[in-house]
Amino acid sequence: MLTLFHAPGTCSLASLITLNELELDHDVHLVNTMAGGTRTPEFLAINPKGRVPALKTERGILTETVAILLYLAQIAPQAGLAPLSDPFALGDLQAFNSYLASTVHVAHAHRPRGSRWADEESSLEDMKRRVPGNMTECFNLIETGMFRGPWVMGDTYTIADPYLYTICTWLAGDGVDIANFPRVHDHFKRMNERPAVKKALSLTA
Ligand SMILES: N[C@@H](CCC(=O)N[C@@H](CS)C(=O)NCC(=O)O)C(=O)O
Repeated sequence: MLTLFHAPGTCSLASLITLNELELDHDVHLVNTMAGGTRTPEFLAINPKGRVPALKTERGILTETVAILLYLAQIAPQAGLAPLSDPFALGDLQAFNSYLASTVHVAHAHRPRGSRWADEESSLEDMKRRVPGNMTECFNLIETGMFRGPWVMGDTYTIADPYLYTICTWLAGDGVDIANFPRVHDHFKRMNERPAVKKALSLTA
């Protein structure tokens, strides 16, 4: 049995959507990040990094969205959520998801999580002011150069789709209108209609 440590509204949504898409038997352990749920001794024993998502498997615990998504695609290969037998195509997919993890997610985190990088109130405010511009820059690149359509990697729905969708759910709060990116916006609306997404969003803290 798989157990996902998930906090609604966070990047762990991508893993939850993927578990739902694959119809894999799983439990969800809700973590309240706002109430310090990632800092408790019990949670730090699960993930010493103090972050969601974490996925408990029969073999041990996996962390990091990029790793969890690929693991899920690998244990249910018949669903075809990643091109597992094509090294270039898989590298290409991982390049997209790695960009989301290492650049776009981090650009967003400067608004709610600036205290990871600075203490002074003026520094925190300065970082927050940069978020709409930085997220716009990232999404311009995705819209015009990275997103293939109709799904992120082209004709086939992959593990890049729930991850892009998850980050899109943060755009309004970051002061960015998703309508500025018509192809990404269309993807977001189609993702909202998927039963796996609706089911994932129905879980609240
Ligand atoms: N690189 C990690 C980032 C994980 C991460 O930053 N998770 C955030 C939610 S989006 C979190 O757990 N924040 C709670 C905290 O910092 O206490 C991944 O992609 O999984």
